[in-house]
Amino acid sequence: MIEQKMSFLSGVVEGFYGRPWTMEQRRELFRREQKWGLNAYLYAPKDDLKHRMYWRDLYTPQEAGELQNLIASAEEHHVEFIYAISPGLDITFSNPREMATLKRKIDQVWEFGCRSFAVLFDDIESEMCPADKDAFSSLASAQVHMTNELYEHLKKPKIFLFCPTDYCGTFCTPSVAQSPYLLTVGEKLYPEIDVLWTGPKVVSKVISVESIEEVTHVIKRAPVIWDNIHANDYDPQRMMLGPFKDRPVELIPKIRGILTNPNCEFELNFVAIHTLATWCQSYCHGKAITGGKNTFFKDYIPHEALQLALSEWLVEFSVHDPPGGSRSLQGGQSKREYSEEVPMQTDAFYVPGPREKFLFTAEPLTLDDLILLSDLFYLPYQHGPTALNMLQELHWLKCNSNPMRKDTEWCARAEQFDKMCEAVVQMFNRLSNVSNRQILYDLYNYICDIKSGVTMARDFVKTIGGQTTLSAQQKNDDPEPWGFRGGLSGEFQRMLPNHGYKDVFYQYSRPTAYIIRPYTQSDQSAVQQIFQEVMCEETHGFPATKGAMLLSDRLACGQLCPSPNCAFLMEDESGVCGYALGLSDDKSTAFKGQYPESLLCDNPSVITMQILPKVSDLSVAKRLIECLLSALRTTGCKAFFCELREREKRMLDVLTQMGSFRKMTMEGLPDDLIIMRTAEQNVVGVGC
Ligand code: GDL
Repeated sequence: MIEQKMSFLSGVVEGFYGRPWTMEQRRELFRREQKWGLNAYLYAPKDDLKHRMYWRDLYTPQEAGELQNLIASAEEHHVEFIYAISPGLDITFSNPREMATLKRKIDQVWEFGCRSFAVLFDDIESEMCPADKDAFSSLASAQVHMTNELYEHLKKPKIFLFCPTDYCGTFCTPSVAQSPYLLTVGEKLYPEIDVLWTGPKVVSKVISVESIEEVTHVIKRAPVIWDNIHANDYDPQRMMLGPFKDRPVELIPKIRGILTNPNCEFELNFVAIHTLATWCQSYCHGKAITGGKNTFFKDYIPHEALQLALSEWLVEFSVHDPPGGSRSLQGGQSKREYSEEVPMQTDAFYVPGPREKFLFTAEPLTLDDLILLSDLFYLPYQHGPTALNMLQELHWLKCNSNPMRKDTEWCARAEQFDKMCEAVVQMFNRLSNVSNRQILYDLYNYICDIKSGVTMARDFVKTIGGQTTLSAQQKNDDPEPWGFRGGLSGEFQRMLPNHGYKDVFYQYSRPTAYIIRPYTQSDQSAVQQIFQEVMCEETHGFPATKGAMLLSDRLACGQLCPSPNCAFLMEDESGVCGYALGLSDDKSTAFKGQYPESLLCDNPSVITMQILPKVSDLSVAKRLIECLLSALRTTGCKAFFCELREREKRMLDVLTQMGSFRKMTMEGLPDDLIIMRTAEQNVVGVGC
């Protein structure tokens, strides 16, 4: 037991939903915490029945023995064991029997040797039952009353924590500063009781000094941060292997402590806890080094902290630790065997004969593999540099995949993308062969998932690059289940606009929502402006084509009116950014004189369209054109043509990608004019 009140609590809260850690894992945690200079562990596993759902139930003799050992082990490693109870799901605060039950339970844990406690009221209903409403003025009063009484009952333990129901900025109404709930906590909770706080959000992207000063003022004490930056219990496809970051070290003197609530899978927390420890060490006490000052900050550079953690983690991967193996058998005394190479063969003396297969040998895992792994599974609001680069490259390759323009740049970038995908596959292979199967099994689902995702992206790039034709399996109408991944949840996600677009990638290029709507007479000046802007951009002046104005120019400039119901506009949040106008076939043919007969056979309708250069997503332009074609078709038009100037590259791309337009070669046209048209039979293929 640590005698003096610890000035700064640092360590881990096991506070996530899902399978709690095993006793062996917790002991390993204490060993690591001690090694890295952390000093606290808050026992609060949400799905441990006797911590929350059946909080009233006492521990059985067997459970009692296990907890007692655990508490002793924490003490051995100089880690403060804080036992938390979460009675908020169903406690009636005003019933004295409930208070007695709570005391009895906590007394039992006291008997196990535990001296530090916490009462948590996170993730519960904020509505009180009628009996409590009669007895207390608010939920905060009821919780504070109960917590104060338990604190007194325990004779004011040195460490006693309270987790409010409003435990982050977004939960406070109307604001942190004016939250009646927090103001009551600040006023009435005994000042020696510490308050847990997750920052501005449940999973806070940034925790600023200002935000902590604000809450400190309201609750009248410096909070203990419960940090969910590495938690992954809310998404089964994510783990957080990035460094602790976006919490300035200047926070340290402003808070009472920091506990990270990390990934559910124990072995995935090496980086989370190691980098937190590095962060905590950035704030130092002592005169010697500063020459007079009592405290100073060392630089905390997340990237460097990550490298340090990964280098140490790499060593762990070669610990030979079979499932249920040495660590667990030694009751916490981990007997760690470092194997130089790869897992042992069962028959070490087997040597294949000359015509037999070579023995399988695995390549060792490298630090670069771990850096890549961490990049792919970085932080809740940020991908690592390589992951971000892969996304951006895929985006570019997709947007520039016009078959007519597979230029050297496209091919070089596609090749580079392929190499990045290959590195992921190789990383997967090397991970699958590591000696430490405990780490591998905790990683397994995630690395399988990313390998499949990356492989799909890789195949896609090869396909649009024309390098592969679809395999028989890919063409099959009845694919294997891995061809439609993600189950029902995957289907829901795919049905939502932009696949649930709040994905972190779009932090960097937020998608624009476009609206396509019918054109009205009053839109004429907007259309003309777009036309002029695009012409200036793409053709360096207007009009560029030799000879008479094109039909398209006349449509865009208002000299010709589009056919009724055959004109559409595209808008983004700042207004009109594209148009598509059509003249149905009977009107188009009125201009017969301008074009050779070969173009006008089947009486095609003329269409014209433009989008502003800022619109980078050409798929919206396609949709705009498809709307127009569909409208023209309802008037009986069966074929379409479009006049483009040679320099109008983007529109050329769009029409080419649509597949149904072909370039016409005709005598007698100005050099810089390109005519694209559909054949009558093609029209059916242009769907909307
Ligand atoms: C929460 C829960 C926590 C959970 C985390 C991430 C607190 C105080 N409570 O809100 O148990 O693991 O979100 O999902 O953070």
